[in-house]
Amino acid sequence: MNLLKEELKKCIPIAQGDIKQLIKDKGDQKISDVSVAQAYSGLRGIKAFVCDTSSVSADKGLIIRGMPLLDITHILPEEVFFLLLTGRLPNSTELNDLNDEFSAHLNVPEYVWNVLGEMPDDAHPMTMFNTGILAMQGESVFRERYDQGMAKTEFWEAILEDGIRLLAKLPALGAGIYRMRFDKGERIAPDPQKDWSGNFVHMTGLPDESGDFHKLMQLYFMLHCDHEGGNVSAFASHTVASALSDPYYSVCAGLNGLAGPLHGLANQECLKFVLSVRDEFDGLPTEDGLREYCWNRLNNGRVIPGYGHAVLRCPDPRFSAFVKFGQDHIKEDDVFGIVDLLFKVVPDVLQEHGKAKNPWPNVDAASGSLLYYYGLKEFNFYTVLFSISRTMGMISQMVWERALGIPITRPKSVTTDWIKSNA
Ligand code: HAX
Repeated sequence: MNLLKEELKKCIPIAQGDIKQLIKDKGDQKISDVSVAQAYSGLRGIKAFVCDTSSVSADKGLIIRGMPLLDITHILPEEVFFLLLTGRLPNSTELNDLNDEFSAHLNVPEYVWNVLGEMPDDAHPMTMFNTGILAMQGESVFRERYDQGMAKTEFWEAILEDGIRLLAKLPALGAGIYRMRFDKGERIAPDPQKDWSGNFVHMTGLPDESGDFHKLMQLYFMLHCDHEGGNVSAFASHTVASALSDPYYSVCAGLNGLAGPLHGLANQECLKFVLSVRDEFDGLPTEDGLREYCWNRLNNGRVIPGYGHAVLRCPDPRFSAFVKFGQDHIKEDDVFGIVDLLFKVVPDVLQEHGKAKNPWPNVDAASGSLLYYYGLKEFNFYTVLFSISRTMGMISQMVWERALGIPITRPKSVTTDWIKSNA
């Protein structure tokens, strides 16, 4: 019994009615204007579509279905998936039911490993991960039912079914790629008794006697789940899904965007930067030494990874949650110490530099130091972890877009000549 689906069957008609009425009452009201400067600046700040799973406020950061992130850092990734979709946390029966749904679909088909096994030894783990997802596209329930003439009203159910099956497999796909790509030996089979994060830790084969790595991964997978609808990965998957490409195609499109260094790949770039500081100073630098090191990087035309954001204008609460975990568990660690010191130094440096609109740390500034401490040292793998989690947000957004019958995405572009004559 899929209790999540049953709950959505109750929520969706209410939201459909509510939105129909809203469009009737306020359909002609404006919510945004677009200036010429905005047309040339990555659509920044233009309110042009709706995402109800979460919102990002400039001064508070991520709010999931009305709940500020720092109020819910204790919940499990499985719970946050239910929350993103339904607007409330599951009770224990609903959570167990969702875990049973995941447990029924844990195994990645063998042909996926064959495909990945043929890739070059130095393939980027994100390329392998996205190839793995795309290779499974033939499994799509949405595609199969669409081919059989499924009615529009049933689209969301097929997306949810694909989403659960795909999400169930992602820890195994990620952990299997980790072992394959970094020569860690045979793959380890998933254990249906373990939770999503625990299974991932188990399948990496990394030691976790204290259970703290498991706790970190629960936090990690929870914190990265969603970040409203306009970020590169969410928007890319939203656009591709609007063509009724199934969730395998659409998630893959989003994750290809997450693989960019200005987006999800910043977590690998950030730890690379932190380790370069450690190597340069043979441990923890002085504040003055670190300031000079940051200026050199900026003067060479490079960004400080893990700092800045297109929407946020405050320290990212996801960063704060990771720092709290670090202070509680690995306070004395040198690499974590550098992350802490960067937080003291970089905002002032960026403010003096005068370019970045937001000088504060984002989600990627601290996570790598924690993963590194627990033995996950291969930092070009880190964006795969981000991807496992962010798929929850992409799937949740897709379910609602199809439930609300949002049509194909097709904004209008204009030419520079048109702007010259019309603006
Ligand atoms: N270091 C140096 N310069 C920075 C900077 C940083 N951390 N952040 C912004 N700037 C610069 C921009 O490059 C831009 O310079 P130009 O005018 O020369 O082009 C200028 O400041 C204005 O940029 P902005 O308006 O403040 O920022 P954007 O909305 O254009 O970009 C980014 C937001 C996150 C891409 C940007 O802050 C950045 O490149 N940060 C470093 C990379 C990073 O940490 N990315 C992860 C972001 C979080 C995320 O999505 N994770 O997945």
